[in-house]
Amino acid sequence: MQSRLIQNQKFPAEYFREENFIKNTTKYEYCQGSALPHLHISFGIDSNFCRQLGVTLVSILENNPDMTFSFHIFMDHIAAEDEEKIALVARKYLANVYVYFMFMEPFENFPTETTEDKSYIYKIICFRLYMNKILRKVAERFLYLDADLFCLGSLRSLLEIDFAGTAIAAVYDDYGMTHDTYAETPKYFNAGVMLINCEEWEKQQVTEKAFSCQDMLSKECIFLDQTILNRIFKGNVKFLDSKFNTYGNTDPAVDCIIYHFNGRAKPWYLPLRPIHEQWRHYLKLSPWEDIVCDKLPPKKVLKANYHYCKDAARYYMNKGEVLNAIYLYLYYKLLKLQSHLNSNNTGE
Ligand SMILES: [Mn+2]
Repeated sequence: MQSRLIQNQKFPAEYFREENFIKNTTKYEYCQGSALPHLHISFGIDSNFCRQLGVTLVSILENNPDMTFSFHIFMDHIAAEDEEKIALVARKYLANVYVYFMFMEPFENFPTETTEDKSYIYKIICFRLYMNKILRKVAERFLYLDADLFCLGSLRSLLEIDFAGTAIAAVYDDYGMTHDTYAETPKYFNAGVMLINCEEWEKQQVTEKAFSCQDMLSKECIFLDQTILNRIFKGNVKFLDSKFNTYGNTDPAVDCIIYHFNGRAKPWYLPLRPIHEQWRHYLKLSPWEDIVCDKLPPKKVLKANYHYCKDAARYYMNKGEVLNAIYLYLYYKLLKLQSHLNSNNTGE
């Protein structure tokens, strides 16, 4: 029986035709005719996130020499130099890369955060709701990944995961379970890493259902399309070991395969822990190595998170980099003072 959402027929099958969503595609095909196991991996990123994407790609390729990959990158535009660097990665590691340039109009009514500059980025996240319409033509399964994560081990076992009739496999999300009241699900998953079963996703009309939900969520719902997906699946997903999506402020277990920086502390701002240094190791191996990221991040990033400067000062102190430590400690004091002055002003 079709759900009520589908019966609305707001989004008939023709709506999702490729030409309504994709402006054009560029292809870099360096992996042809290999006998090694092949995995399709997809991303939906903002053009400002190419460096992070590059680190994710390099970390996957460095840790999986016994596999081959096709990377499918959904964007709305890209700087020429970033596209060249992505092509360099494909050529160096003999991978396939497909860049799909998307129209933004079909995503206009998805929930969004209107503060700062985030609304645009969050609509791009919603590309993941559409990807299966394209990738089911070339794959039976694919791995969707956020680009704020990186790979530390073998992805080979993902080719063997038994979906047991479900449309996706993902990792349980404790924080979402307790905080995302809009999801109305008995068991909540994190949508940053999803292994997608193409045929079952299509059969369950997940894309159609997600598009039907796009304007029903409150603007205060901070989990956006992750809420929509959890609402649709109601816990009917294959749950994976947390080694495939380790996140939060914890150091990874030795067998961690994917580490996800889903909190506020990001390794491209300040290194706070050894895991952040590991991310930077892959940055140095990537064509984006010339971008120095040891400078202080823009003040606007740290304004609400000034205590990270103190953490970073401690981190540098432990490494014996005393000058960096002092610099960051003084910067912490300055931001703290500014923050207190600001809150006193708004209190009046
Ligand atoms: Mn993420």
